[in-house]
Amino acid sequence: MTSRDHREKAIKKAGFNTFLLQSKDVYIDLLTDSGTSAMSDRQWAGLMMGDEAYAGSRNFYHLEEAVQHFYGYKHLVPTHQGRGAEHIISQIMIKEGDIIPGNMYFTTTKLHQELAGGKFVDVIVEEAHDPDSLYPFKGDVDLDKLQAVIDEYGADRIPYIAIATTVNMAGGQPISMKNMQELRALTDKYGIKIIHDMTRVAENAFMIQQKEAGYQDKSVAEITRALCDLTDGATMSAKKDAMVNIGGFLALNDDKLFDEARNMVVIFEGLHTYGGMAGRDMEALAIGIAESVQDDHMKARVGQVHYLGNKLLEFGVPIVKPVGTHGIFLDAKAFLPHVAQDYFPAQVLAAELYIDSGVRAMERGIVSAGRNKETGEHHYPKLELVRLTIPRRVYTQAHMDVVAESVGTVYENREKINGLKMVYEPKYLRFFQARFEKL
Ligand code: P71
Repeated sequence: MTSRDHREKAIKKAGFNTFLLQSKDVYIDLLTDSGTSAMSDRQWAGLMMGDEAYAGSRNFYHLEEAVQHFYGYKHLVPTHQGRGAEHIISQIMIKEGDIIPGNMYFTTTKLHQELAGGKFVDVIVEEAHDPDSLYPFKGDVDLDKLQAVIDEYGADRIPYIAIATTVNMAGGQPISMKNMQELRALTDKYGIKIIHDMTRVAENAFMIQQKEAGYQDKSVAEITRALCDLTDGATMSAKKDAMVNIGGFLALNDDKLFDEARNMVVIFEGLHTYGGMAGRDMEALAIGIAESVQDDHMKARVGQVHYLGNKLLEFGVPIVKPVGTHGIFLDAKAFLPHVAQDYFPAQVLAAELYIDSGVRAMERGIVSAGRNKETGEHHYPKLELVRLTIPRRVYTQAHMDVVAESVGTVYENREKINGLKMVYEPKYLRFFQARFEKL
């Protein structure tokens, strides 16, 4: 625990950016669920079985087996984390002038598409941009929007469509199996590939089990596999679903693409049988994949997120509805209607929450959205959010109570909160390192 005075100094020193705080100054860390989950006893035991051979580590083959069994992809290229896989897939599949439709942008994914010469086009359903819409599958693709993109640019300029299961920036919202099936049918008609951002696929599978007609008797493992089977390849940040502190991969069904990816990984990550991970990390990951698709685990994990969400709803705090799977997203526009988007309402709200209680959250609004590459103007996303992200198997329900009470306190005092000005802005992924001052 720290004092309010200590936290006021710490956040000022951090340029009102929670990414720049030291973790020792944080009481409950809800910055992210990425690499922050607790590994199980079995995963820790796996670390002891690390085979640190440079080439052909036995842990690689175990991981390959897990990817083939649980996700059904044929080929595995390990990477140090998700963006390593995004880099490789973007470089091998995207040419200058290509268009990559997707169900809402993700920061690193979109940047790698742009660096490869491509342009991201959002084709998610309109409901995803509305925090109050109760549409149950806000991760769905609007097939008419996608058809319009194909008609406008032609299928030749679309190397693949980027589909995330559990759409992070929309509030951790699932895509339905029905939509995935329809998407497969449409893309097959044009020979367009589906590349799956499977970072939180098991959480999406759980939501299908809970909400989509016909899946109540299917296991999370079965639904996860069925989702993957509708796609051609995947990028994975294993730091989420699979509960490791570091790791990721690219998975591909196409032999030729795999050959190219396997060649490229040796330039940027490491040999194709470790790609930036230690042998022990691959072992922990192989075990974590199996744990991630267990029904009871998912029920507890998502149940805890919903526990926090329900508390905040009781307090009348504006959040993205329906509650998703990996965190609660405060609607900063509704929370601070008197702070214009140009003055970074989500950024200042995350800072105020930290000052109140030492709870660390993450901005997911205008700062994260960055600037238009061509005009240099800010993107103004409809969603201006603060994410309270819940690591897996780390916190108790009592921690969630502390968080809810603090958000409630900040909400009661919301009229006293003013905006920020940005005083330092890095070129890429500015939200990580940007600095702000009070207006
Ligand atoms: C999260 C993260 C980590 C992060 C990344 C960028 C900005 C802020 C925080 C990472 C993801 C993700 C999805 C859907 C790809 C990555 C990149 N998420 N796709 O949510 O959520 O993976 O971090 O392992 O490189 O805090 P990587």
